[in-house]
Amino acid sequence: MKLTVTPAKRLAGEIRIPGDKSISHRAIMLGSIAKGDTHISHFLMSDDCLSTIRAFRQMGVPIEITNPETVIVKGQGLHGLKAPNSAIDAGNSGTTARLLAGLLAGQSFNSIITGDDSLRKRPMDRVIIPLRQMGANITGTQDKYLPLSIRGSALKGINYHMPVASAQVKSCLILATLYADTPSRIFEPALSRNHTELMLQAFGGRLDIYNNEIIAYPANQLYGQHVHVPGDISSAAFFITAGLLVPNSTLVLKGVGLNPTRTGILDVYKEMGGDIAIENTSTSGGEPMGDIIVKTSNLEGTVIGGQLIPRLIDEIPVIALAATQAQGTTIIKDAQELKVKESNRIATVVDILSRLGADIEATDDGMVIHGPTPLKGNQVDSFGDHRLAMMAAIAGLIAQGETTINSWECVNISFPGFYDVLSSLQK
Ligand code: SPQ
Repeated sequence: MKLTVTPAKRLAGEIRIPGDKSISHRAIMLGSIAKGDTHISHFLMSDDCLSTIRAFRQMGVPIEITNPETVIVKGQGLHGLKAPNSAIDAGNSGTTARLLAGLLAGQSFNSIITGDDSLRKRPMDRVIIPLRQMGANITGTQDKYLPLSIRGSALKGINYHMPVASAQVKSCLILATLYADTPSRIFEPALSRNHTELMLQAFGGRLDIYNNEIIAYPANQLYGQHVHVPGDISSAAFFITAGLLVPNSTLVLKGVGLNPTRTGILDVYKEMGGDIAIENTSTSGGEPMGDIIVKTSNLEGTVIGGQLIPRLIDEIPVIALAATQAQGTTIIKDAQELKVKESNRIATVVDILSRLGADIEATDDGMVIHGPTPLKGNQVDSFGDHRLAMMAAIAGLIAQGETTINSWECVNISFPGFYDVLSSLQK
């Protein structure tokens, strides 16, 4: 399916941002292995989160969808999952595959995890290697890719220095350690999103956390909770960027998650001169949230790298778009991880923005963008990557003429209804 976008004169209005994808996955997972019911409100009903729901239903967990945003998980307890009678298909979702690998390694049954064409190309050795050190019996295609074949085994805790900052690897090891006989000590080179840590503690799990070091403990029992999922800042990112770039705009984005491990985009845009304010802040389950008010701004180029990268990794495509409109040069570095996402996001961002007329070049660990450059509509490919499809749609609002995006349907991975929301803001 193709989508054609035409320039917007002005954006205005107030929208509620759909639930956070990372938190929605984790609520299903922890709810499934807790004792008692977990009620999840403002759940993200997207293709990736549905992959996680299907996986746990396959393992005998009753999961009720009572309205499009409310889910009740009938927890089966730590040892209550049942052997799935066929391979678990994580679809396009790296989070589902990698977190499940940790959760399944210490079960008393065997399992297989697979995924779609894109996910079968993404590296799984980053979880295979430390899980084996814990005693897991796990094999992958070429020891690196899905499908993973897991024979449930007795696990022990490990000391592990993660080579890359990754919330999925960290979460995988924390979940595996729930089933181990000794604690694990996990070191991250930079702090990645900490939703697993916050939610596990709310469910009664034990963790000791010192900056970039975590001691994860085996568990006896977790307890079902009410989880309210904040709006996903990675989804809000497209509207924050649109509000900054489209002339004469003011947007109010309600109920957005503001966990500091995710708000790198706000820091960068403020540094670039963006007019962004936060109001109505609150906290739910340890997760801060609030409303974001964004107004059209003149931006300046900046340098993005180091410890900031994990705090905005999924927003880099749309930040690169903003940089094409900023005065001066923007350098994005230390972001090699972009190469192993749903697409190689260094190559694909550069491809799309170049086709639209941007002055952008790929580097080994990021990209360099010179601005401001007027964009011109063209045909672009989403490469089946939801974040690129939405970045291209926002580019279409400021490009001259028509921008057509091929394989548009991939937006359902994280933001079904994205285009309806965008259309509602065009004045
Ligand atoms: O789940 P998936 O496919 O890996 O999704 C992405 C995304 O853009 O939606 C990455 F491609 O987000 C990851 C994110 O990049 C979600 C995530 C999580 O929920 O733990 C963590 C990040 O990945 P990583 O590899 O740094 O752990």
